[in-house]
Amino acid sequence: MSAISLPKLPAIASSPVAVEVLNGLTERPKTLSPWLFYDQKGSQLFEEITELPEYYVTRTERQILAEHAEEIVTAAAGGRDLSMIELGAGTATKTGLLLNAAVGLQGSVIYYPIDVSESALEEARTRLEAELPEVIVEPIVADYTEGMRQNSASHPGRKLVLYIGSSIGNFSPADALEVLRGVRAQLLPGDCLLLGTDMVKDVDTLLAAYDDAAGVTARFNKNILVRINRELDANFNPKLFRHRARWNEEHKRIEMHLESLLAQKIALRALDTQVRFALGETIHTENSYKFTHERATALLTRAGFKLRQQWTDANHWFTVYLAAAC
Ligand code: AVJ
Repeated sequence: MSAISLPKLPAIASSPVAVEVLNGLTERPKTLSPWLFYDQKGSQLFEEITELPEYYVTRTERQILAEHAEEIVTAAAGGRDLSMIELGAGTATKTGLLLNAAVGLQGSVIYYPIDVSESALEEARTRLEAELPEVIVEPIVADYTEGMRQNSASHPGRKLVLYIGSSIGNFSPADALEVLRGVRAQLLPGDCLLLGTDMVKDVDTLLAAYDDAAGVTARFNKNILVRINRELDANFNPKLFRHRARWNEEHKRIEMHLESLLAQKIALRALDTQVRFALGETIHTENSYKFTHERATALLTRAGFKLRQQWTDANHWFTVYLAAAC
């Protein structure tokens, strides 16, 4: 039989971005996964978010770490040599506080930042090596689960895994449990996890943090459309979508959506497909779960950790938990 020539999609159609976009935009309601935010522009916009007056998250956690770094590192080391692994390290701007404390305690420290962004890891390495020459930086370009496996080479001392910034908040409770169980599986009893969680608080404070006056979060949200235009040859007009942040009381989470301001049809040329939007139809782009102390500790326990200590700020807006692998 002679070969039938089928019209072929470009190889890009099977890339992770293409698969995510095709699946997400054909679902109802339409969704896109938050990892799509973090192209170069999106990572830059996120750094801007962390400096906004309304976005209390980063500065609150940084203050907790600044105040308690020595105590955290001393407790995690338990008298042995400590190395640190950071999940989703990004540019690692808060980690210096902990690394500095480890250097004070033991003279030098090995630091394995894990991130999917090679450029962010390079920036982290360059900055840390200049600021803290006693830190040996060993970047791992991978997603967390894979990165943890690459690091599991036997090490004589204790490990401290940093999962800070409330990044865990992007996961549903079931997925968060899976992620932490995956981390636990790569640790030995006595190794530690430092988990940062953003707490439930008054709704006005939460909403302002995800819908700032300067519109940076709106640009961050819409950048996902700009990315799809570039990577999948699509024709979204970001001006024809509105940024929405809402509080979901039932699930205790902030949701971000992009709402279509009119009925429109979008071409995704690299996928040889079109997507229709009704007036007011939304794409759900992010969940940011907020925690209670009960939920955070239950999550740690069920994942195979024992809570050792916790630190919070005066308002109880953010909590940093130190837990040991059982
Ligand atoms: C990086 C997931 C912790 O949920 O606060 C900030 C991302 N989205 N503003 C968060 C985010 C909109 C952020 N995390």
